[in-house]
Amino acid sequence: MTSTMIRKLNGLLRTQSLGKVIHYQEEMGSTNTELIGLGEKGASEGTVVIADKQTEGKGRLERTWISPAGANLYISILFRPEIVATDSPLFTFLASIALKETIERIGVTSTKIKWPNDIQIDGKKVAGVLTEMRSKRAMVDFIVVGIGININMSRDSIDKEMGKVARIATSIKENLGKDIDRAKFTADLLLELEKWYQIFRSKGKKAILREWTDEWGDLNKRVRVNVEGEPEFEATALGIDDEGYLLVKTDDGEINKVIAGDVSAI
Ligand code: BT5
Repeated sequence: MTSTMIRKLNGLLRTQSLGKVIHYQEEMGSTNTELIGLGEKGASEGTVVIADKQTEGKGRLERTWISPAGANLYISILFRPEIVATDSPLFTFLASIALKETIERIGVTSTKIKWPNDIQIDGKKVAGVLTEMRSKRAMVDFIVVGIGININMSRDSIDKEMGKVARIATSIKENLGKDIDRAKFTADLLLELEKWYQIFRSKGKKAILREWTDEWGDLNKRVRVNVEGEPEFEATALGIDDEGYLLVKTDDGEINKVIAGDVSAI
């Protein structure tokens, strides 16, 4: 996003609170890290940070989010829900639902949600969500939802910029064969996020978990489960529990809970 696009975004925004305050810089280490700093200084709910390029884009578990300039969206949004800290993973699900709907609305038909935080197109990753939280005792102080989406990268630039990640990554442009208006996409995404946040506030976490499960691509599929430091195994994906952990059934009938790791359909 350029500063011109941010002005356009301001004009297009139809939300009540998300994105009313936008902090933009062409280049940042990580929009999540920046927004956590603002949250610690008392930034209000709905505050958004956007960068056109990240030099230290973060994934989960100390991984890197490759964040070149000029084509994609790197955005973080601050929430201050009055919920217990253990419910914060719900915001990853809420964001995944909003992302999938926004990507489908511009014409991509083959999107899929992969547990816990990926959006894929034709089996390749187009977007990821990183939810970070600060708590006060057992309650959430604030939550930062960070979203990275490959929007207008061509296959050539994915191959050039992403090294060995290139073969598991894709962009909206690669699927649609044309450039997308990033300001419009961002305005639509924020509106969709706000909608799902309101659903969460009025109907509670069950409504989000149910919708996520409906949209999830791997229900009852055979999956390979990779948890760091443990042997890989195959199982059947059953669903998520109230805390957002993945439940899988191994071949000897045992139900396992996957807390952090990678789970891919076979
Ligand atoms: C994620 O982590 O998918 C969360 C990514 C969140 C990025 C946003 S950008 C705005 C905000 N600010 C931040 O600093 N972060 C958030 P994880 O599930 O751990 O996936 C990371 C893995 O995805 C890497 O190890 C690569 O294999 C792959 N990957 C890295 N960059 C990618 C990209 N641009 N497109 C597709 N795959 C990528």
